[in-house]
Amino acid sequence: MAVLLAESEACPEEAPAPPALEDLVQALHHLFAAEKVNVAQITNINKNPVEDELEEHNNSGFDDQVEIYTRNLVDKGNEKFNLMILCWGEGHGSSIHDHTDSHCFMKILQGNLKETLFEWPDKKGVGEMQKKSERVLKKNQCAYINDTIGLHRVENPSHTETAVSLHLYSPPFESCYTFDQRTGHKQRVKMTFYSQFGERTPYTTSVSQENN
Ligand code: 2CO
Ligand code: FE2
Repeated sequence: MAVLLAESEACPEEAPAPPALEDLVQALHHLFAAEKVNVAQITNINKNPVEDELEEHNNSGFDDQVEIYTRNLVDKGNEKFNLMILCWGEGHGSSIHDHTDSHCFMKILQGNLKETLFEWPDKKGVGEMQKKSERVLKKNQCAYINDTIGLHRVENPSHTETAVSLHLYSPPFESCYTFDQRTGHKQRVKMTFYSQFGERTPYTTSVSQENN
């Protein structure tokens, strides 16, 4: 049992501060334990991974052998949400995609990401897709999207800098539609993780299929 010292007494070892990412996960579990959660409550949680953790992800989530951004699962949120870190190499981008009726929150942790919003194609799905807006999200900026807002493409516009983003999806989903910008044709694709809880996903299932 630890001996409790008076405030003035020197403490030989400072208790290490808990990692920030763990704080964030705890705060999210707390929020999602309630019956209802609103979008602002989630975007307002102001806890980021600390530099050391980011460094870790920079080392483990970037892979010169992989030509697409990597999806790295951090927490499964009691099946209520998925929290993940996406690592975007220079010039990496997603295809135009939906979010399978889920809420999508994205926060930039490092670098910049360009988000282009598109209208859903009409039922026939023929012809160039309609662009709604575009913006460049900078470090610490948050974005939110769901299928009623539209579809988006996310890309790292830099050819010299990588980017890292934190994503929360609720409820979690494992596949989405990707869209051809010229024709509006859609295709269902399975989404996979490059790593889960810090462990590289075995190769056979790790290739994020067509969302790029
Ligand atoms: N939705 C994409 C994915 O999970 C990333 S774009 O930001 O929502 O791979
Ligand atoms: Fe997305």
